[in-house]
Amino acid sequence: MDVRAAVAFEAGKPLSIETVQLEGPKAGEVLIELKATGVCHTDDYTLSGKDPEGLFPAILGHEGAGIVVDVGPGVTSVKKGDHVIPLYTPECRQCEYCLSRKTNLCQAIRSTQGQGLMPDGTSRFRIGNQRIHHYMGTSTFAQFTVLPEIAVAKIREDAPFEKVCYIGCGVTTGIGAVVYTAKVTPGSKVVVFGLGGIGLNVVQGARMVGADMIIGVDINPGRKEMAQRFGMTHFVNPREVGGDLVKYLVDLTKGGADYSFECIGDVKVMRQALECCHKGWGESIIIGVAAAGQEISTRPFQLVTGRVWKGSAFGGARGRTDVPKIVDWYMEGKIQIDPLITHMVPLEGIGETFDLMHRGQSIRSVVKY
Ligand code: NAD
Ligand code: AHE
Ligand code: ZN
Repeated sequence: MDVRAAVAFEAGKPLSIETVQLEGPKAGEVLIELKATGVCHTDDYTLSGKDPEGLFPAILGHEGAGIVVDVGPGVTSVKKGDHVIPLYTPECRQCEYCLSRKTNLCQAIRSTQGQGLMPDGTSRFRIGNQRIHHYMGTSTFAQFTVLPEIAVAKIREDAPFEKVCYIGCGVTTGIGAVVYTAKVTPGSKVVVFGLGGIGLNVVQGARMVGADMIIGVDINPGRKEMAQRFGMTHFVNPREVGGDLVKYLVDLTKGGADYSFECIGDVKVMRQALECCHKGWGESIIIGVAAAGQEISTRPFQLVTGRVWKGSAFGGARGRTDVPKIVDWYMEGKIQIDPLITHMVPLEGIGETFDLMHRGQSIRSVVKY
């Protein structure tokens, strides 16, 4: 079938709106009509050319929501008409990783996903004879996409697509890092570095679980108001701190953070995030994605004296199990999404959403199909 899509032909070049040919679902796969997709910083990272797994041409996008319009042979867990969120971290419930109960990083289709292909090693997107790669197994910058059934979460039908698409990455990543990865306890002191589309969800996750002190750190003073609305108790602009930011944060927390979260992708900030943690028990969670070649460093003494460095992908959430629950939290008013969606555009406006992100003017932009 012919599908309208935003195609990334080359690193560093704007996306191009094209008519692309999409093959239907094979065994174990589903065809989804996307109704909306968010634009995440990670899409921009891959488009920039810094992602070692970045392939071109490709259809980017990994924060979607839509409806199942066709299923391939053998599909049992979803049917035509179901409302779903595509999962870049699938949940097969059968691989060693899923069965371990120690991680959400299902590996059932990870190798082909990283090569921009479906599990059978082919791509379903092309323009004429030119193959177009899938991206993160989801390719949500297209009106329709094909996914393995293990990579879709079935959600309730009264949830608005243009809001809950954000649960496909940013909301789950931020709230999940608090709830599933760090397991932040009530009364904790939390420091959040980067108050963008991910960091603000860490802030609301920390409030939800009853943290006492939620310190937000960002160089953009424009983030302060929204972060306060989401539960931040103290704002710190590193550019206004005279001297050492780590010492400033340790003093502010009277000894260090119980938990810190890096939501930027800057390896220098990752070090600050670890080192502002409390001696003996403070845990720092890396969420930000740093480019190929970047490395983190600290004195091993920081770890010897009890600080813990961890990472979190997709908030540690098991997609098919946890994403429908997070949609319920939104529908029940336990978490907020609407104020974070600052811009809504048609597919033709997707280029503008990247400009807004670069200028720090948007929190989340959503493309509504
Ligand atoms: P964003 O651009 O919306 O937010 C980044 C924020 O960091 C901005 O508010 C910016 O002003 C602030 N910032 C930049 N440099 C800073 C500095 N030196 N000190 C303090 N603040 C600074 O990005 P986002 O969509 O929130 O994504 C954040 C990061 O998380 C990206 O690296 C993205 O790729 C990554 N990410 C990871 C996962 C995961 O599963 N681990 C999921 C989604 C996104
Ligand atoms: N290809 C990138 C990987 C970037 C990365 O870490 N991605 C996160 C999700 S970011 C969503 O916005 C993730 O889930 N990682 C686990 C995985 O298996 O990719 C690179 O830098 O190499
Ligand atoms: Zn993302």
